[in-house]
Amino acid sequence: MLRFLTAGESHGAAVTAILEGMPAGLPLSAEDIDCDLARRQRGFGSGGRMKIEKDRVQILGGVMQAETIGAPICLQIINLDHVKWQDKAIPPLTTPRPGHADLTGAIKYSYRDLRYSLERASARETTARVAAAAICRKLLSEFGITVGSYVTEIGSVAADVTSIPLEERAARAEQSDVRCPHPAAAEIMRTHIRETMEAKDTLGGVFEVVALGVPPGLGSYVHWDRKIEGRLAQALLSIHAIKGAEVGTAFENARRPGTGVHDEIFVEGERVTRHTNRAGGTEGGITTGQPLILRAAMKPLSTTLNPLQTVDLATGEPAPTKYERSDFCAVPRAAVVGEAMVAYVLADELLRKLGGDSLAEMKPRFETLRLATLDNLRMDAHEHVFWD
Ligand code: EPS
Repeated sequence: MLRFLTAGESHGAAVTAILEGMPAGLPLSAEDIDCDLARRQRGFGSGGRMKIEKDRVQILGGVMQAETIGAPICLQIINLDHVKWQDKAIPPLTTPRPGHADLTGAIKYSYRDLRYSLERASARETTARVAAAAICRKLLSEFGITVGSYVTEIGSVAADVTSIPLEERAARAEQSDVRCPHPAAAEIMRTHIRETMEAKDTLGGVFEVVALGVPPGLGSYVHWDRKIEGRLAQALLSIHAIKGAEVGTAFENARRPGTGVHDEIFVEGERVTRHTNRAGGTEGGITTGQPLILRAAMKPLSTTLNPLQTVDLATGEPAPTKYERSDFCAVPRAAVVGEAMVAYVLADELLRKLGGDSLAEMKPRFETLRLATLDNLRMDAHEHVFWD
């Protein structure tokens, strides 16, 4: 239903996105997008580039009189750093960084300079994703669906956020430059990042993305590629440096017997409800209507001030990696990108569920969605012959 394509290189003129499939009639201004672009830029552990860029979107198509018109939406964000690279001869990069796309990209595309890999593989591309997904988030907000994130681990420092209500974690994380809702843990994380910077190294970590207000019934178990867990994991794993994704407490669940895992079903008045959410808001590839809880693991960035062993592909000789400006820890910022990718998948699934070319068509259909109530779920009491 929805799709988007990004284009642009990290130090080229701009990064761009085209978002297709957004219904007409959604109020949209550049400010709606810029606030998420600014959130993506904040975070302790960034390198010098974030002091240069002040990401602002230009909406080049698909919006008239501050409303979407149903046409592809064209977005552009200028790379302010570009002017420094323009018309400048740049020495080739010939020492691939372990962990980066330098080597795999060069093998695949027959490059003779690793800069081609570096430019497009750069996480600068996530600016365009966040811009496109800010529109998805705006659509979701029309239906009371919100998507937030927070960091739970930086390197070896973990925050126990279980005592903080789920609904408050993302808002509290917004106040923290490491995007951690637990102030004491955030302080230790900051120290850990600072010490790692001094040690000329990089850090990864773990963040969680939580979506609230998600209706039951998004996704499907009937086709492998429409299972919501699969779509969300793909979306998260598509983010630069993300190497692991988890739905609910999946890995912890794997260590327990079934009776200690599955979220038992109760009736409260008319509502069919649960007291736990270990499944993370999905069952059988479909949203349950409980909060969607996803976790992503980010590896440490592969541009390290202390060199790693590699090979100089110009000479064929062993060589250390060369350092060029980069970030030391991007986990707080990656969490915002995680929100964006989750918002995109949810907006796509909501559109699939509701259909419609305009927001006005979608709104009444949303009101008719079946909820987990006894009234909606009354089953037959008699036998059927299914196959004769
Ligand atoms: C990145 C390297 C750094 C990051 C960049 C991603 O850029 P530079 O090489 O210009 O210092 O700052 O991320 C962004 C520019 C951004 O907007 O997030 C990399 O190699 O992936």
